Amino acid sequence: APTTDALEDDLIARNVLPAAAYDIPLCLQDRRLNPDGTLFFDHFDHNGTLGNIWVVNGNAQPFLKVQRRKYRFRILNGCNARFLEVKLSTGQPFTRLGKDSWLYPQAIEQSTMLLSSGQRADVVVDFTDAPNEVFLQNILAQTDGRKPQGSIDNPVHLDVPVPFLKFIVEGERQPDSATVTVGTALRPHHPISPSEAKVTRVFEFHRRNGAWQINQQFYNPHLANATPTLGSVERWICRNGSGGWWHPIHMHLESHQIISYNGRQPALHDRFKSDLHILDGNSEVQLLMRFRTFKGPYVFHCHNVEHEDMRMMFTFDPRITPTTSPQPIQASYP
Ligand SMILES: [Cu+2]
Repeated sequence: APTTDALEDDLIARNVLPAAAYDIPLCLQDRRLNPDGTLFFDHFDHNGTLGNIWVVNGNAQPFLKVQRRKYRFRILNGCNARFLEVKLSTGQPFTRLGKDSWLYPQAIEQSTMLLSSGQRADVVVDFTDAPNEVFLQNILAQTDGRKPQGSIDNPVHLDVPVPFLKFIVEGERQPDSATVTVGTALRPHHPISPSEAKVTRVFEFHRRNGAWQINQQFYNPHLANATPTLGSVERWICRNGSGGWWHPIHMHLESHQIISYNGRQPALHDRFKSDLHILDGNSEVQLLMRFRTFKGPYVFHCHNVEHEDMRMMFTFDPRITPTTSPQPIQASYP
């Protein structure tokens, strides 16, 4: 069962959010098979492997029988390298509850959702007035591991969407459906003030010798590239130095709060807590991160799995006392 706390338990107990029976994780993946049925993987494709078989929770051509009520879906892009833009075949928008591991302050509406490898969308879909068949689709065109076709502001959509999952909608309207709608209050958000950040670090993500680097360095498991002080806030500036590849950047340990994307306010769905943000071509994301809890070491990395494997990863290692960076990683765990 998903992890909850008192606040979320209360939302479920008051039937604001759907109960556990109507709360379903959906891991979306593209996979490719060898002629003998084993999983295909190209060890020499460092852009990232794409698949041509669409699976949800490991099943190809899946269906899910649902009642005429609201369901909560925890959608994960589990692909190695493929970006997904998910959409319902009816055009009905999603009521989005949160991003990655965190609820939003209030539910928002999104007609489609762009998700990189590793990103999660916590959504509610209302099947109360749905037709008997609804598909969860991917509409984004992508032909190699580098990036989707088009740009983030002007994506290329598939002529024929990929039907990832078929919902078979059955029965009469259920009277006890959850009450959440767009605007429903969820978890209060406490923004970190940019003035709290005393340290700024810049990380540039780029390609070198057919592999992947951050600040001209490959991943080194012995090196703490950044050593924030426990309890402090830092401003991290993440830049994609190229237009040819997109990098979804995943930070372990803590949430971060995106304060700007290419100098602008981020889109509503990116304004709260994240642990994974998309660096599309030549983009810059500024974020704030408060190191509240544990000493390190932890990592951050590109979540395109082949980029990560080919060393686009850094270690951050929160310390109790202020420490210059880089440092050897600390020897003992807390
Ligand atoms: Cu990458």
